[in-house]
Amino acid sequence: MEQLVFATNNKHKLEEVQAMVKDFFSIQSLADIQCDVDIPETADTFEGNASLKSQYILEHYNRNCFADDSGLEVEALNGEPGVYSARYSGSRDMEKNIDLLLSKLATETHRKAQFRTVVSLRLDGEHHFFEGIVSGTITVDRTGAGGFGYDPIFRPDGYSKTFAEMSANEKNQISHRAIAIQKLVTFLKNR
Ligand code: ITT
Repeated sequence: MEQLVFATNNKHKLEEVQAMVKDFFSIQSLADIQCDVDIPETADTFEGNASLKSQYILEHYNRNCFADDSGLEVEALNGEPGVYSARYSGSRDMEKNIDLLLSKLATETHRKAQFRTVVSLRLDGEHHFFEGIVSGTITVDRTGAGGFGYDPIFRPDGYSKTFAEMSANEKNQISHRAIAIQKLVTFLKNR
């Protein structure tokens, strides 16, 4: 089975992706390769940051690898928090990040948003990107205890539950990350 390093420090992402790809290839985490660096994400696009993370692993460990840069894009906020999703309020505290987002939308009735993931794959000297998008609505209050990040306030189109009310399996069938990772799997299978 093909082995790829997944360059993430986010254990939720790691668990989600591990569940998605377990039949197709095996993942090594940053911990597995003894990398405890918080790789700098200084770009202002998902593509740029995903690329920086995979590039770091290629340069320092010379391994085939991929990285995921992702976030929530809210239409009424011109795409915010976007690449700043992890630190929207200035810290990684998700209570504060969600509070800030909900307060900015307090009087807003147009609540359309999307989650977007860009995966950057470095494989045998080649570089490929895979994108996944899921559209939905920002709820007025938090609901559900599953998932991570902004899941308690994101209801995907066509569903009556937020991502945080879904089982891991259910979210992993339809999420932005699932769509991008499915493209990655298809690419690896057809190579
Ligand atoms: P790595 O860079 O180490 O992978 P990170 O958490 O910093 O981990 P990002 O820079 O890609 O990851 O930031 C993405 C943020 O967007 C993440 O911290 C969440 O707040 C949010 N996010 C991404 N995917 C999400 C999902 O599936 N559900 C809820 N929130 C998500």
